[in-house]
Amino acid sequence: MKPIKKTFFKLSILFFVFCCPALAQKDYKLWLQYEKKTNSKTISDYLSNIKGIVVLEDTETLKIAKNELHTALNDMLGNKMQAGAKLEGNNTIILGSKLALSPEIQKEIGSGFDLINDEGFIIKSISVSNKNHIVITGKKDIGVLYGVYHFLRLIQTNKPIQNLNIADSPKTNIRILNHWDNLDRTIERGYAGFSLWNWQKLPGFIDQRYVDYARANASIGINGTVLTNVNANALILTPQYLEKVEALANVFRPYGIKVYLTARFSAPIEIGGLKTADPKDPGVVNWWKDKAKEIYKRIPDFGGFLVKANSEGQPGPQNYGRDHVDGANMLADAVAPFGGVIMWRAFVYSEHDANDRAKQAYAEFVPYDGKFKENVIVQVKNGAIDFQPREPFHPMFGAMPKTPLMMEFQITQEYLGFSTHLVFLPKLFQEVLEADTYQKGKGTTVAKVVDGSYIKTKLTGIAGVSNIGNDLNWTGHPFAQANWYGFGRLSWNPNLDSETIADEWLRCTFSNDENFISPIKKMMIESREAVVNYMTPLGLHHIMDTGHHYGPGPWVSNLSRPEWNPVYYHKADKNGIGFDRSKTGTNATSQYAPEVEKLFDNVKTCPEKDLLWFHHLDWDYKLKNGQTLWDGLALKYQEGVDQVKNMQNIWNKAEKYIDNERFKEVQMLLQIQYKEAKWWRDACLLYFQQYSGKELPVGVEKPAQSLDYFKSLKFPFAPGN
Ligand code: GCV
Repeated sequence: MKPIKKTFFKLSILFFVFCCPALAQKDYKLWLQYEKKTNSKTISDYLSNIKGIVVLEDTETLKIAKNELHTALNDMLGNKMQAGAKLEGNNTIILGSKLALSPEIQKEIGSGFDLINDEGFIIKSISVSNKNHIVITGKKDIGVLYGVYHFLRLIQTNKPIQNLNIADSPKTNIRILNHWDNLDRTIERGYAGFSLWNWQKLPGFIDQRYVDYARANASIGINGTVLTNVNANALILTPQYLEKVEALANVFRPYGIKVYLTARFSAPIEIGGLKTADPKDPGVVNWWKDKAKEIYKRIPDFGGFLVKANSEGQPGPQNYGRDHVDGANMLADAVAPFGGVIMWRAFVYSEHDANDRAKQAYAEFVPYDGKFKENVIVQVKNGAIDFQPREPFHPMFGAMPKTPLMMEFQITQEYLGFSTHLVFLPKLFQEVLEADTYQKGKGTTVAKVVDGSYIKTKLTGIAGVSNIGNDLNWTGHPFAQANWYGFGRLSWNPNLDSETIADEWLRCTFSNDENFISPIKKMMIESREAVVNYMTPLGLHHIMDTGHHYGPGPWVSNLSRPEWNPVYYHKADKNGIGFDRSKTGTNATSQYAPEVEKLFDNVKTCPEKDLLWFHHLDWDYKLKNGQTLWDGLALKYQEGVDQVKNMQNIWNKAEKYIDNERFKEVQMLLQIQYKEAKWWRDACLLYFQQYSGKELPVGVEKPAQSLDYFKSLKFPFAPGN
């Protein structure tokens, strides 16, 4: 090597060794960047009068709150605040829960405490003895921590902080991540590396990531985590593993996060040495009671169990001629004395039931309405099939008025391009939450079912299948962090608007510059429709390739169970395409309230975005815009591709507003997304064209490869499978 080249080579290595880890921290810091404020004079001026932070109680949670506030204000505003200032004679920020407040301050808060629940917070600007204070309080210390994050978000997003008077509470009580993490650290449907939980080194080694994970979750109001995969391994319930779970619970506790585990229904046999797991067997009942006792002895605030039973080969009560109620209630009795909860999943479809898969969960569960114990909550996916780019809301929402139902969203993008595609999921989540079930008349939205304002239940909740792994940036794609963030914010308030969420996230994560915010926010909001268009437009669904669900596979027809094959879902033939779930077909529409049923059942009123979900239509069927179904479908695929091109153009203009590292990462990922959007378009159109027998309409690019080529693509090592 020539000397000059050698020096350059060495410098490059030095650059990567010393500069990259530092740069990578931006990705790692998520939405808690606390960038120095350069142009927000009002906030700085206002806060410069504040001399310090007064903390009224000595709890772990308040220590975290104080440190967060102190560091963040220093980082953002360069304030040299005293972290343990005295109240008298100073303008301060006061942190403390209700009972710790002086009578004078309590008086200033007035009836504020009536407006919040146990996890809620109040932020109020008050004046006592001629001094100005900002009080951040709650009924419990966790409310104070949530209040601190809210206050910091106001500053991060350049919102006014004068004359504050805010009272806010979470609208649901279980706001939880579901990790589909296996004990060997692989993650089912995980696309951001391996599991964070290093079971081998726990409990002795506490990775700083556990703390950072808890902090990130607390900052968006998440208060629970299920550590293990719903396709469960009973070993997690053995003393060897429970010791490790306990160590994690200890880290998460001061952040208000409870630990939950998945319970493998056959655990009494596998680790308990019993001959049966029959929920009515007294030996089994006692085994679970003892197991619960053992867990609560270690982890007094253990949240409870999440259970996938008699679904996709998992064991369950039906193996013993019992039903879901028997199974759930038996476990509920075991954890009830300790305040534990059972989250029983309704994701069931039977290999012996030839009926439309979309109808099966409703058919199986709705007759159980009112039969579950009061510490059971039934966890229902947002749609009746499986986390598709678009699904009509699950008909179970609203159909079980005597049973608490919790929402299950998928944050990891199993069917939406993994962590390679930029898709802003809060837009999808909002669409589902806003859907009107009509179960108690107009306005009975899914959000109202989930937050308990429709049926008054003690338990309410929203779960999100996590997209977090040990990648440096946590989620694989920098923009997938927005999906974690948005999930948390929506679980706190299911009525939040996805645009507000995108706005907040962008400001906290990247920049407050309007020239950056406005186009990038638009790009995020439109990204969801783009993925629907280039994967499954007009109500198509589940046409992803087999097993890994990466890329198109509408041709797959050779799997043992009919409903595992894409051909089952699109039903394309010479006469047309789509799944007839109307009265003339499987009558799945009858599972909705009459108003919704009517809407979906009639092809003329069915929203076109759901058309082929509910109807099988001729290729020449006329869409509302006058296009034939074939032309409309093809043009939607093209539109999806064009939308990704547009996302690329928008992103390319963002370079000057953000750091080079994240800019480049997103740029490369969008390039792949564009390539894959074209792959989706070409593969699907070539395949469906065999049936329609029609030319591609003007405006749709000609495929660059043959259908055989697309069919030949195999991905044996696709992640998450
Ligand atoms: C954890 C889909 C996924 C499975 C997942 C299952 C579930 O079928 O492909 O990986 O299993 O849903 O939600 O239980």
